[in-house]
Amino acid sequence: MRAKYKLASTIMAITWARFALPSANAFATTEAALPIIKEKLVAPPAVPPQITRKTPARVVVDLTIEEVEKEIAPGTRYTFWTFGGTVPGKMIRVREGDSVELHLKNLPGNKLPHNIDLHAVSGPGGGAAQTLIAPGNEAIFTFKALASGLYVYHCATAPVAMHVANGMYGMILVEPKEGLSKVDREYYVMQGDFYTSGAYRAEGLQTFDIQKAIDEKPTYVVFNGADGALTGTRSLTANTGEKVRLFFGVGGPNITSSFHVIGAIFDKVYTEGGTHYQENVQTTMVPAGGSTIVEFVPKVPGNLTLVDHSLTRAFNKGAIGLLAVSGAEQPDIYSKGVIKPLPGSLAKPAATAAPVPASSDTLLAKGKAVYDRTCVACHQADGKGVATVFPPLANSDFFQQRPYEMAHIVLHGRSGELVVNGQHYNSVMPPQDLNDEDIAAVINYISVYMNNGKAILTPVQVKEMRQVKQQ
Ligand code: HEC
Ligand SMILES: [Cu+2]
Repeated sequence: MRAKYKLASTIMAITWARFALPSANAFATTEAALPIIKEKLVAPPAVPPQITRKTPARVVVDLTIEEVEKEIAPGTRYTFWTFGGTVPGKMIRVREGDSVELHLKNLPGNKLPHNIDLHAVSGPGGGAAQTLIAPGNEAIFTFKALASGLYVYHCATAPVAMHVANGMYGMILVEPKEGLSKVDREYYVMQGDFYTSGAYRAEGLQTFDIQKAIDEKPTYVVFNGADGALTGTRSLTANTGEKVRLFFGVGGPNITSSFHVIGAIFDKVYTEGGTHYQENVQTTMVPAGGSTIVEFVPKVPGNLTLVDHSLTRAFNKGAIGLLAVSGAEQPDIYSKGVIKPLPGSLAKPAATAAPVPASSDTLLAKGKAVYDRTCVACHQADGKGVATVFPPLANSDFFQQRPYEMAHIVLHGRSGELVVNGQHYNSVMPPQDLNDEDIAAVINYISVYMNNGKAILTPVQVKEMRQVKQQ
């Protein structure tokens, strides 16, 4: 069946013919004469290359609707409905004035009818009526990209909010005739809210919870369709001094984003994905079904963190991503800082810890995941803690003396006088609401990767310790 579609739309015929000639009925002739270009779609966060063409074309876009089950969080699965197999759907990139010939296919193995409404279309429904198809069909819809900008597209099949909530959105960039300025890196990121039957990070296959959706109480608010889609080995990357452009959109269906990159100032923000830009912006508001283009230059090495600055979404629902920046330190722009005890206080400077290597073992990877979402807020990403405030877990003599008993602290909390590596602490650690497996995993992770120790705890042992409350 694929071969047949190809006949109609293949080969970038080079018919640069008559539209250059002056003509009274220029519109009709140019339409016929437009060169045909087949759009090469790529998976997010990648984007198709910048357009260098100076003349219009007929751009053929093959977009396939795929219903796929994959991870929404480590160990948590969800059935996504997608444009092109990814959330967000593959980004389409055309030039202002192009004719876009969209071939939408609903795979025979899918269960539901779907369609597409592109916000770049001028006309009722944005193409929704022309493209509504049952599984096993192809719809062809052509429209003219009249206005430049970054536009959301989404499925508009009833119930629309459910189709969008399951991941059916993406973006189409219509470059202005003169093109976009040259940059070193471009990335494609979309935020979406997801409503699952189970709690955040509950394991196994989750189903869509319509009541949570109606109440606008998402279980997940994530970038690019999954908790962790843009962290760890999947982090975005750049070098210091490079110009970075992010095409950022919100699929929704409901939640507006306060989009912010921790540690960067946007040089330019093309507000709402439109023509004009604002300069020197910290946080930009992006509505559901809307977009923004931001540009900035990372100045110093380290991780810049993409967040929805409505912060419980970032820290408790997944709306977090990383841009890992490499390059030389610039102490005049960003110093190392100095911490010293106040005169008369007992505190001594914190001990330093070795950097934490990435884990490949799955159990320890789980421990790292628990650490990164729970302990990191106080004990810091590298486990060094904060001098006089939060004790270190990395190279902690207190931990190393009785690693097994540290599970009690996680289970029941701890307060009062405490000495770690000769430094005094007197504070409160609240009990952590974690299951037995998570506690065993995080203690083993801290033992192995932060204290050169061994994995020492099983979930069954934690279960037993739950019964015994001890200081
Ligand atoms: C809200 C802040 C906070 C969070 C979150 C937190 N801790 Fe703590 N933790 C503390 C404080 C404060 C102390 C010191 C308590 C005292 O003074 O008695 C502490 C002490 C400890 C200690 C004993 C001292 C040491 O440094 O060896 C361990 C072990 C520990 N925490 C592990 C964890 C683990 C594991 C997690 C994540 C599952 C975690 N903590 C999450 C604040 C926190
Ligand atoms: Cu749909």
